[in-house]
Amino acid sequence: MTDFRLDGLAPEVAIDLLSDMIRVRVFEERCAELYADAKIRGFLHLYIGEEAVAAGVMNALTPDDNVLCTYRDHGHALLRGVPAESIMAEMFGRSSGCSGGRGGSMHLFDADHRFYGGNAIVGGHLPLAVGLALADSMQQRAAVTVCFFGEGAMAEGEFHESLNLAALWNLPVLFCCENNRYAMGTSLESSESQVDLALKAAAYSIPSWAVDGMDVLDVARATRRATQMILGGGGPVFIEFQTYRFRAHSMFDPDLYRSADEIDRWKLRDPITNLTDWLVTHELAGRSQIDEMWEQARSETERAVSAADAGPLEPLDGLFDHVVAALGPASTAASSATSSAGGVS
Ligand SMILES: Cc1ncc(C[n+]2csc(CCOP(=O)(O)OP(=O)(O)O)c2C)c(N)n1
Repeated sequence: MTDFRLDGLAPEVAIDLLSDMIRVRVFEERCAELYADAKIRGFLHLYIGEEAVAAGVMNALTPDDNVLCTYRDHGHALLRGVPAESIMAEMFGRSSGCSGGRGGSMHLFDADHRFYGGNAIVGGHLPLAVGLALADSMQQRAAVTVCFFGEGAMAEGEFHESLNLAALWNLPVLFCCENNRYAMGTSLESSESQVDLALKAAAYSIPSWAVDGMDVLDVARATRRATQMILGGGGPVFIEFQTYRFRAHSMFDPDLYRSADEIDRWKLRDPITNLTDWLVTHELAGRSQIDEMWEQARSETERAVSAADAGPLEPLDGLFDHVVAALGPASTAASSATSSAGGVS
């Protein structure tokens, strides 16, 4: 049982956080079913078990902030305000999806919500986060760029380059490491000589600390503290959120590298069940109020499924859109060369 404390947070915030986590859980449980029904195809990485991280962090942000994350992105998009309909339509490959049906599960994107993906290359979005923060800094725009990534990304060169430049240029970035202990089938201990992740980030003179990622209240408090530091001009902050995914890495993963016992032990720390019990025990919420949250989340998800199902497929003549550059007058020579070679225009 997690030892929750309000400690500066209003009870309503705790209730909102529970509702946020439930929305993500319900949406993703449904995604797993839709994958089995071949409605969602391609890759699908579920965030089930890790919901407290996205919920707690997003709760502390404003619409002005920028958010980037990995391919395990459905919950982040949903809690950032991207409509469930456009997320589901994207996963169904419909042109009504938030990336026009072109990206699928791993590439959700919605600039209107300052949600810059959904990035499939491990560590590849850290430099993008630094670039967004650099732009904000140069334009004197008060905003934080929040970049979620797995601990697997900390073995990539981009991690080190990004933290170095963010610190050197005093950029407003919050680096959120979602440490679920495994990068696909590779455990942290078997791949890294230094498993104290905050220590690694501290090597770049970045304030860094670890937080219990199964305790959504701790996550929200830590994020508030970090964004205050960043907006106060303190430069980047790194937080390691210690969490666990209850499902396999993706729908293709037979999950043979960890024991059933280990998974069961972590499930006892389920961020939703634990916060539910705590709120009820402390009479901050009633069971029927919480049942209603589940009901609303189911309705939201089913509305999204119906809308996605009814969404248009991309027209065949758009097959090469965004793939081959449109040819303008300046490229006439190249155009005639391409056409005479039988290329696509
Ligand atoms: C540069 C790169 N190398 C390898 C892969 C293949 N790959 C996809 S997910 C993954 C594991 C990443 O683990 P982690 O960063 O801890 O995030 P998690 O999946 O646990 O959320 C790998 C190696 C990739 N997408 N990009």
